[in-house]
Amino acid sequence: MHVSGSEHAFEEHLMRQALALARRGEGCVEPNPMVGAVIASASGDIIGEGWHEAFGGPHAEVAALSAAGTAARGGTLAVTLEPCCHHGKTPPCTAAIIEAGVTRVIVGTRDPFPAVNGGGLDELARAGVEVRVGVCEPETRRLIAPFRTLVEQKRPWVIAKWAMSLDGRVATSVGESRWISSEASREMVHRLRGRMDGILCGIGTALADDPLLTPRPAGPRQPLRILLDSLARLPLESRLVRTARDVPLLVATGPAAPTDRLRQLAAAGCEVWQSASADHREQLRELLVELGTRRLTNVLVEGGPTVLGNLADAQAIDEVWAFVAPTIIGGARSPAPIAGAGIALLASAAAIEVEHVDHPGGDLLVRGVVRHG
Ligand code: AOF
Ligand code: ZN
Repeated sequence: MHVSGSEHAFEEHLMRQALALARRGEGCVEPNPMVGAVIASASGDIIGEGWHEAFGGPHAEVAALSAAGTAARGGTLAVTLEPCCHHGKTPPCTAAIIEAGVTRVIVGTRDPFPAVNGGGLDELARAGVEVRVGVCEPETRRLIAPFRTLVEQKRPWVIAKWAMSLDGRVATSVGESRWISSEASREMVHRLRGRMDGILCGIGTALADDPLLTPRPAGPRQPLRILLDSLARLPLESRLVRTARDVPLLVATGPAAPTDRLRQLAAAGCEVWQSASADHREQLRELLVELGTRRLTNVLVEGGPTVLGNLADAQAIDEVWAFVAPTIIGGARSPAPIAGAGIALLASAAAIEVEHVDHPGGDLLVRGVVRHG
């Protein structure tokens, strides 16, 4: 069938609606991807909407099909992700689509999940359904970027967050760092925390700030708190340890951590994880693999500069939330957000694709994804 330019524009319009629906599942569907779907009748009216609302729940297409009922016959389905063709927690969406008599399916992007990965598209085509793939591809790919990282790289999507002064300092020369950013910025961080699977920080930050690393108020998820602490120095009186029986805390240590400290932390309710490697970067890599095995999809890293530096050197930062407060701290010894080895040549600098710029409480917030060269 010949499809005119205006039909393509209509299909993109449908896909943008499906994208907006999909985002409603953020924080509720992980480790599944967010997915949204819209059904239009042959005359172009929207007759069904749906999204994947929660892990284990119905898939987006099935929700949209049940909203449309028999009117779906002869209609067009727009779905942000390739429909699944496997029996997971629910039956395959392809079967439901074919059964409903939908004649055209437009798809945002392929499902990288090995049990699907093109199989859903083939099955629809074999059943005589017209299929168009790659509609709003940049947006639909971005939507599932954390899911794709988990499936393909077997580690979580890593979001690095920091708050710095206009001159790029995260603490004063004597180490004071609370609070550089505005209250509105800190509220945004708490909302972000509430949809994470993990919140990670280094022992330096834990010793300096005694953080809780919990979302306040609580969000849709209860993130695992993760502390990078090679030598198991975390004090038993710290707020992290004192709350460990109520909110899970994983203390990631190395081979040089004293055994009695490991025992004390475990006795206080912490989960102790020990890397076999003495190298900090290798420990971090192993930890990310461990978190991927546990199917953590999104992990927020809140510093400090050593942890962020090691992650940056390992090219393991996927997304950045940089809060810039309109203040000047100065001082040759005042730290910057990212330490580590850094890069020697600007040509090898990671580029940030800026997605949002906001001004919470007078700060500047730059959010974007990291494009490694
Ligand atoms: C779709 N539509 O709305 C979603 C899909 O365990 P299950 O049954 O929930 O299946 C999860 C897998 O199905 C997930 O890994 C991904 O490949 C796909 N997600 N597929 O057709 C949806 N959420
Ligand atoms: Zn499905």
